[in-house]
Parts: sequence; structure tokens; C-alpha cells
Amino acid sequence: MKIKRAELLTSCSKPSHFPAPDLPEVAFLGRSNVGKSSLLNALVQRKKLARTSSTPGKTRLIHFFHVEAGSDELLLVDLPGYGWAKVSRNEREGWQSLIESYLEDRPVLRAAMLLQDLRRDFSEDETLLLEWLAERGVPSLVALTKTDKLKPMRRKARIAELKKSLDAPMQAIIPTSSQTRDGIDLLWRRIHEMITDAD
Ligand SMILES: Nc1nc2c(ncn2[C@@H]2O[C@H](COP(=O)(O)OP(=O)(O)OP(=O)(O)O)[C@@H](O)[C@H]2O)c(=O)[nH]1
Ligand SMILES: [Mg+2]
Repeated sequence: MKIKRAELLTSCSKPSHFPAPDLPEVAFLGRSNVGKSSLLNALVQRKKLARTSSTPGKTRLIHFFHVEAGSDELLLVDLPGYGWAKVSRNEREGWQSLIESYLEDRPVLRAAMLLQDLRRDFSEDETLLLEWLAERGVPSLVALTKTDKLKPMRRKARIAELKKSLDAPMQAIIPTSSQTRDGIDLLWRRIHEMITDAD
């Protein structure tokens, strides 16, 4: 995929700061540390566009990235991670309502990309989230992250296990690695389908 543009448009802590809804958007969701920012960087071929960190809960704002990829122009949206972020309860609830107000009221949102570490099992957080998105008419894709962390045999077995275990509405499960770029081209093809389908 030829990336002609990838830049941070804006970072928001409240809905009134969200950019005008002019371009199709794809949002990245998932537990803290699952690899959202890394996957976004891998997609746009920029090592440090979205900030990554080994400290969970680093992404505390919604970041909107303006991207031109091939013939597509869109925003990729990096959402704060949920789960075991080392933050106060109050702060956690603040992020939750920020994420929900984005997902619930964003007419240009074409797809949600839910990330899941290949080495972990899906939890209720993921299945409830997929159901919640489906109820609101937001199509979702699941990206399994960090495939490079497992040896090929184990990787294959885990992919099969996770595919079998997921009982929630979504369009596809795509194994990925930001490090080896496994699955990145496939992810772009899916994103292209999602943002052009509804036109
Ligand atoms: N080996 C490997 N490590 C990865 C991969 N993707 C992410 N990581 C590592 O996992 C850690 C978390 O990655 P981030 O991209 O910051 O995760 P995030 O989901 O954006 O985290 P929050 O913003 O805190 O929600 C970092 O140390 C990354 O280097 C991958 O595909 N392979
Ligand atoms: Mg992040």
C-alpha cells in the first residue's frame, strides 16, 4: 500500500473537540498494551506517528490521524485502551464515557478494529464490546496482535483456537504483527472494503 500522507490531525479529550466529520473513519479499540498504536504505525509505515509505550494506559486521548493510502483518504482513530490501565477509577470512567460518546455518535465511523493479543483468550470485555458495536450498526473487524511472539506451530494453533472461541458478531479475524508486518496488507484490503462499501 502506498502511503501518501500520514499525519496527526488532532488529539481530543472531549467530544466538542472532535474534528468535523468529513472523511470516513476507522477506530482502533482494545485492552491497554494490546498494540493499537503500534498497529496504526505499521499500517501507515511510520515508526513513531502514534505513540507507543510499554507502560499500559499511555494513550489517554483520542488521536485522529489523517491518512492517504492508495486511492483512499480517511482518518484512523487511536482510542484509549481499556482494562488494567494503572489509573484512578475516576480517570478510567472519564475515558470510558469519552470512548462511548465517540462510538455512539460518529456518523463517519465505518468500522471498529478490535485488537486482541494472540496469546490471551477473549474476555467478556471483547464479546460485550462487539455486541455493543453491532447493536449500534458499527461493523467490526478483529485483529489478533503480536503473532511474532509465538513459534509458527503454536501461532497456527492459537489462531484456530481464538477463531473457534469467539461467539460475537464481526466481519473477520485477521492475525497481525506490527513487528514483522504479518497481516498488514490484508488489513488494508479490509479497511478499503469497509470505507468504500457504504458509498
Ligand atoms: N513483539 C511485538 N510487540 C508488540 C507488537 N505490537 C505492540 N507491541 C509492544 O507492545 C507494547 C504496547 O504497544 P502499544 O502499541 O503502545 O499498545 P496500545 O494498545 O497502544 O497501548 P495503550 O495506548 O496503552 O492502550 C509496546 O511495548 C510495543 O512495542 C507486535 O506486533 N509484536
Ligand atoms: Mg496506544
